[in-house]
Amino acid sequence: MSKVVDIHTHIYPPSYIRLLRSRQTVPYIRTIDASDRLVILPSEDTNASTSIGRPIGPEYYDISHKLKFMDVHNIDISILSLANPWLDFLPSDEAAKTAREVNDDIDKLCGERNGRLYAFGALPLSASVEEVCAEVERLKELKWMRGVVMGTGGIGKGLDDERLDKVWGILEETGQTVFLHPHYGLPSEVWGEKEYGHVLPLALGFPLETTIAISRMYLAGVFDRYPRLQVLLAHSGGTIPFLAGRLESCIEHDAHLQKEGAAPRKSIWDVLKRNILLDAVVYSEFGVKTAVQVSGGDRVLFGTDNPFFPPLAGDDGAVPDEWKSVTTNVAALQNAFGTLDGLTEKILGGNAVRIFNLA
Ligand code: 5CU
Repeated sequence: MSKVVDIHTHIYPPSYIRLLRSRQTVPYIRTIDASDRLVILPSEDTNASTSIGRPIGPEYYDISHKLKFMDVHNIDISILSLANPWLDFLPSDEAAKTAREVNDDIDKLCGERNGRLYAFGALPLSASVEEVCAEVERLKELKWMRGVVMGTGGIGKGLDDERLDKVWGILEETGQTVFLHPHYGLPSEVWGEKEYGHVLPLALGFPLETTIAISRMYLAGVFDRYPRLQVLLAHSGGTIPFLAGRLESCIEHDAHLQKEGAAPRKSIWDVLKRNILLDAVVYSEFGVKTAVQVSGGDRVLFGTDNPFFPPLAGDDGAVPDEWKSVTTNVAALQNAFGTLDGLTEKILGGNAVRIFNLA
């Protein structure tokens, strides 16, 4: 039996928590009525009541909680990533130094749990491109780092921005995977005026943000120029597996793109099979089967999204140890594949051990 590896699991290390506590604007942590509230999404900053943001406890920053969570869910290894909004909001002149501090903090945490924890490093995307590249090169030398985590904004203009070419080049050259994760969602107007909590922005806004970001990267020819670049898409790629055919058809029927010779050379299906890795954080048998169909059973990887989506307290006030957000994804794999071709085992960990060279 291969190890179980969680490739989508977040942490706010101590240096980042201090930063959030020192801030007055989103993102920040504020103590209200003796309880800490984490405010990271712009839509959460709506009032000053106790309902602002979401409660934040040690499960967000104390590594012993992560390890307990791993034990409860039989997870052998986790590849940690700084949670959104990473370092995107920092003034340009503070970003590179903060990235080094946060990444060193996380690498140290990993080193103290020999072999159970690895990480994707955060990038100082508001700094100069040279500073971003320098951090990518530095991360390659940190023992427990296995790539980088990045939001969809890139260095301010999205992932089709040519100024990112140097960054893609160094990531490709150093063989580091980009874990692409959403944060910004869609404009709030699309959600209408009724109140459904975080459901629409998280269930639909996040995945659509990822879909648009990777589509723009593809349309800009990033994978033509960097054919070995590897991008791991959060939440099974949003809707790109489902909409890839439509993207392809729209490209083929766009007279302007065709006349200018500006269409990507590689097909989207080829990119999905060679450049894209998909996590299995999609909560359904249909979703995970689609992921395997488009990217291949060797390129889909188990994740939990911990510490987000914790179980709610039951009627008796007790909070279960086991997280439904995790067991749903494991059950989806088992129902979809059972023992077929060892797919469940590969997705639960075998693929991650191979791709990220985990001991
Ligand atoms: O619940 C949420 O807001 C989130 C988030 O911000 N980031 C994430 O990875 N998952 C859920």
